[in-house]
Amino acid sequence: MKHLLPALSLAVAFMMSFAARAAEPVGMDMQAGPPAPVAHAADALRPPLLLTGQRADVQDLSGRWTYSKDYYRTGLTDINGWVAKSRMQRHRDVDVAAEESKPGTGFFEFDLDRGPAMQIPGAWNAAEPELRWYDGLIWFQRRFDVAAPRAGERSFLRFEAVNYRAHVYLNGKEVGRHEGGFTPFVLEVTDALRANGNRLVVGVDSRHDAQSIPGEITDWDLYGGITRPVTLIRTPATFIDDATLRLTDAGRLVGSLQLNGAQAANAPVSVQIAALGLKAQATTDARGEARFDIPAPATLKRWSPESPQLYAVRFAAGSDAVTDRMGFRTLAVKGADILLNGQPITLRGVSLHEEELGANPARRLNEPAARALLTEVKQGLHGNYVRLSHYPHSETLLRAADELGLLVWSEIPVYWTVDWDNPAVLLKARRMQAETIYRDRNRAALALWSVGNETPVADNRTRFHAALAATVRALDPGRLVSAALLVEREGDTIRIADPLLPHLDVMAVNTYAGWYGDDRLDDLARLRWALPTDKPLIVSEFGADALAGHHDLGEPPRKWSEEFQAAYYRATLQMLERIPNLRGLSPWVLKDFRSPRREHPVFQNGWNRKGLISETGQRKLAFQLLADHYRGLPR
Ligand code: GCB
Repeated sequence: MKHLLPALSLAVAFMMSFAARAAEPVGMDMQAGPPAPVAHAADALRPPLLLTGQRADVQDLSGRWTYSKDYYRTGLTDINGWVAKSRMQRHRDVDVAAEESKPGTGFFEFDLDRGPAMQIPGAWNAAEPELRWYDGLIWFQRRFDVAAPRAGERSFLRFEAVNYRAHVYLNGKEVGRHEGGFTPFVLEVTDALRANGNRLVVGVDSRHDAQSIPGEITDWDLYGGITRPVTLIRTPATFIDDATLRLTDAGRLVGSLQLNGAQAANAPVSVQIAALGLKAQATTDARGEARFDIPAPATLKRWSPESPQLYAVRFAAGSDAVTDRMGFRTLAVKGADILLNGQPITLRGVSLHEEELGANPARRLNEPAARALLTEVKQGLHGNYVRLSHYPHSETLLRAADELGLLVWSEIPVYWTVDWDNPAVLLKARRMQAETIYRDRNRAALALWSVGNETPVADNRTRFHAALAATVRALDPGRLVSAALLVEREGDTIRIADPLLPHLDVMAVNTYAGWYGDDRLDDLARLRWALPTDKPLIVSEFGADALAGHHDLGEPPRKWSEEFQAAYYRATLQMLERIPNLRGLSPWVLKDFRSPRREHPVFQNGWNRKGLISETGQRKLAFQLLADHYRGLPR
């Protein structure tokens, strides 16, 4: 990563507080060999980004990639911790068949050129039955040619997501590593690339452990593999690494543009929105960053779910230009209200996992797949909101939410329990948070950053989340911070008293009374909610399992039936209506999803059945009930 200019994006106080605790990036080095020197901790959170949007020179590396399973991880390390044997090193730039035809004693125990192939992007779990529950290491290879580079040009590989660890080699050379299964990373390969027959090898390790995020146990399928697109991007020697623009309450368009390269300092740059007749110039500072602060034109139409207006925004600098489709709106909390463009809004939503419709999902959320899910929310449920749980979803889905008009809650997978006391784990979480903020902060749809889900209250956990909330505020002051909290139960009282509340703009809780626990549905009417009322509350989860097509006409209906699920929704919605500061709902969950925790042989078979639709899209009774509820709410 040559010429990578650091950007000063975090508040100074925040940098100071972390510089002492976590001066070195741990476990997430983006380069081979020793980690690059880190000027200060804030810079360590800022990877090269390569702002997405329309760019001139992007080569899609999707398609058939060959692979080699590595159950005993011999491609990384030999027995006894010895260096891996060269005959096992899948990353080598070697034509195995050609070598085998030569005389001599050498031999190989892999050959990626002749290996089986699978469609990338896509999780391996869906590719062959043997890999359905495989958790470990697989090596992938893609061969490709490139057009001859122009003088001074630079080349980058951009991975949108590799779950969970990636070891990346180009033509035998290690070009980088990454940890974290849901965020993009960019590696410079200018010097490693050749014109013909490039050999890109990625070791993908899906194993989670006590220090990973999430940890080892989740209520969803972890889906190993290269789950989102991989592209090769060519840029001029100095290029636009990042650019952003947002509307402030004062009616101004405020933003910045970050150049990366030898000519990044003191360079003229511009932003243009042709449809509004707007063009502004600025000059970068010594660090390559330029700032914009322009009055918003009177003709600007604000983005909202009802009118998801997007504009082509063109950022230009020297010979580089990127056009992003962006919407502009304001967002705030006032008392117990969430204000969108100054008006109170109620979030009518549902939670979503990143899993496409179909009997054998591969976490392949391409545009049609993303639209199919979001259309169920927007049109089917009359929704204006989705909770993307429990990790950052694909950029494609975020862009579809922008287009369709659905506000978004985005979360990093600090789920149940992670290693709260380990500064390296906190740094990982902050990096994940930063990577997703940098990726998505130009999406008008994105409203709330959640710093975790259902983590058990304890001092070390609260400190961890508070640090994440501070990261969010420093990097993206224009959005709201929340977390899906656990509730406390005392007799008939459900209490929200989490010490994290002061760090959040919006309270959110998951509640399952009537499904988990001993309450009968009739009992829900008796439950009282004790909670602070000076902030908006979102009920981020409630739900009950039902197998689509399984009916019980008894009174009351038994669990697992569509009738029970519908009755549960009716009782829960009635209970929640009594909460004065309730401003949003995202019941659990839109679609049945794969979960290794769910093994009832009649009703589950590896699926969490709390979907309002089945895995293949069949609507259950509760779907219409929620749709009617949302349609009846005041707009
Ligand atoms: C929860 C979790 C979610 C689970 C859900 C369930 O509270 O946040 O990840 O899938 O409950 O179905 O139990």
